[in-house]
Amino acid sequence: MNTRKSDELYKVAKDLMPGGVNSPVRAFGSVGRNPLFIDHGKGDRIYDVDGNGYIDYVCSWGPGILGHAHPEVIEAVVKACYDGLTFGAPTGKENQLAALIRECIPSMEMVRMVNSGTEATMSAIRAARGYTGRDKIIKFKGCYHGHSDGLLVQAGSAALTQSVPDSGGVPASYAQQTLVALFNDEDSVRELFENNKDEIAAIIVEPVAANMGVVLPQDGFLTFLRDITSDNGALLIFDEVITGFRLGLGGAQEWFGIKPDLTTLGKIVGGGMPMAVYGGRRDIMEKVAPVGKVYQAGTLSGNPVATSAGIRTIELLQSDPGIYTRIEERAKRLAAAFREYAKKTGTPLHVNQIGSLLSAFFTGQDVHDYAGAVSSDTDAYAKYFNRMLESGIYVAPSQFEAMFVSNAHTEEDIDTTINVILNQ
Ligand code: KE4
Repeated sequence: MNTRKSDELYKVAKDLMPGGVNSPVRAFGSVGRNPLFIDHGKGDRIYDVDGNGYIDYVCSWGPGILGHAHPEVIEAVVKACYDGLTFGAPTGKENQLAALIRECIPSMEMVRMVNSGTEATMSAIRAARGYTGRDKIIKFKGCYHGHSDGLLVQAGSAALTQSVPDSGGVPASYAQQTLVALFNDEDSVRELFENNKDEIAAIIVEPVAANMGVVLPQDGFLTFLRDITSDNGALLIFDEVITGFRLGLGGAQEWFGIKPDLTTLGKIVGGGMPMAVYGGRRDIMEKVAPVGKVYQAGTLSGNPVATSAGIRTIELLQSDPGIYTRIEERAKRLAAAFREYAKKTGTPLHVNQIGSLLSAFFTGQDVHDYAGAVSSDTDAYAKYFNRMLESGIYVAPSQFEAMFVSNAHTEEDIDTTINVILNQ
């Protein structure tokens, strides 16, 4: 596969930006090759600067549920651009998007728009602390909620004591307010509440974990989180940056029938533009400035271009709810192909799939928690990644990410992908 132009661009990029990228996962660090520089995308395909085309299952890590360069989304964005990119003043588009979000996700009675999932989760946590007057937060090992300081932590030596930073540049003091539990392990959550009585402001959780690969909540786990937070005067924050508008118009909370106190959205809600949202119970959101004392702001928050992309994307999803059934069916076909490949070749492989999200873990273990996910053979994954890429299939350059199916993935391209999976 000719990657000469990508390699040249990468060489220059490494001199200009850390690792030559603007987000670490793009550097292909765990798959042993230089990253590809993308020239353009259309539908379910992306094309690199050397002219190689790929069926794309990264979909920009989730936003691309309608495929690349959807004509109606592009039209909405271009029209908005001609009316002015940003004013730093309210526009009717923010009302329209906020109303659409509430229509699809009724628990989001009141919302605030921001520019990234990181901003959304950071702000939701601040709102939870402002509302409860408490400082501590529980997150789950292997769940990722963006790169705000307090969330870049790992469990301390004794998991029930203080967490420690999981990144350079994060003061130990920032980490101490974040407690780390284990996904699908109710006892690990109970113990933190028992050991930090009345100090916990909220739990933040990906209702379907997708940042350790896709790991589903076991039956009753989300109900347990709902109950233990309510029983202890803490809030439940669903980080639906990936699952929002992905699992359905109502996201994971509709899929599992759980009503969180706060929700964060990103990716699809902006239709591929820099847009994210946090929101939830009105009595909590009214603590946010300028109404309340929880300060949060943003120059480009809710800007007319990003809101136009989000509005059109959600309208298109609402106009054809059959999209969700179709992309789930396609994801199921891919999952079945991975399982058939594993059976045919004796490759240790565990597949998790829900809706249009799936992950193939190169492990013989069941993957229902962090330990299961990290038991995967990342070298085997890297070899798989390169086999797929050389065959024109672009999957996540990391074992611990999700595979995304979009409405643009045609049955023919799913068949092509299945053929590559079975004969890799
Ligand atoms: P951003 O700040 O990257 O917009 O969103 C952070 C975030 C928050 N919550 C969840 C559940 C997320 O998955 C993310 C970001 N997702 C990663 C991919 N798994 C973004 C890709 C990247 O970091 O380049």
